[in-house]
Amino acid sequence: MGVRRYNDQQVESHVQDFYRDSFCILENHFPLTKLDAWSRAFQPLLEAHIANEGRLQNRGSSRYYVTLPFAEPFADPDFYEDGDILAIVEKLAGADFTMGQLATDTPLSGSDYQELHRDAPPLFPEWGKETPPFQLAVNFPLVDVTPENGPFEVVRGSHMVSKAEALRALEAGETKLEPIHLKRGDVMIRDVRHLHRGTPNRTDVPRPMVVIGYSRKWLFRPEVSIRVPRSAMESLSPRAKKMLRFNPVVESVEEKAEAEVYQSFAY
Ligand SMILES: O=C(O)CCC(=O)C(=O)O
Repeated sequence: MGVRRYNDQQVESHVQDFYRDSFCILENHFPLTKLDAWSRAFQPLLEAHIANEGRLQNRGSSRYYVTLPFAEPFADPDFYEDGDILAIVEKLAGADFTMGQLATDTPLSGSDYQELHRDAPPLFPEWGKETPPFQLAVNFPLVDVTPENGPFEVVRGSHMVSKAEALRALEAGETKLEPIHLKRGDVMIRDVRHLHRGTPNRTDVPRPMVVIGYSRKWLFRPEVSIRVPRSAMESLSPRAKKMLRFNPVVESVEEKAEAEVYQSFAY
């Protein structure tokens, strides 16, 4: 496991923030030099995605979901095996958690307000009750998020109630939508069941938000996966091998789906 910045008490305090609010934030966590490398490598991937399948507009106008290849600079254990993040993830999703998503959400100029949504349905919809967490998103932006470039908006604490109840409470003014202004280097760990939406990017600079998905070991998410090249698999740490155990192993990182599989995303 990577180097830890937070002691056990601080980890626990983040876990408690998460339980209460549906998310916690680790400020100034990732090095900016590495994020610069991500940014440079991401730009051509975004351009290629828009050229190949930008017409689908399935996240709303001028907003794109792009899976990242499990290759440099993205396949970096300093990110996906970060000691503090995994200490929190393990407390929330259990010691046998898996990692099954490495991707980005990017609104561009011309994007709009998304409908309020959750990224996962409840496990037992017939019961109208929410359960402890089973699907986490670790998000970090490749640019500073400002009021102008499309901050993610969330209703704090809405992960433990039904969508209908979360919408009712918001409508009644009992809760509110809050923009999250993450800076480059900040990390948010969130429960994807909370009510949230993307907002318009009113600048000319894309606002990429990375998402690394961690799940309870029994959760099957056919809409996402990480294609792990066989050569990379061999050099992974034992922990990373375990985290990535349910992902497809491919001969080459060039072997990828013809189009994003993750089209239907809002619940
Ligand atoms: O990054 C964002 O603005 C949020 C996008 C989002 O919630 C989604 O597409 O599911």
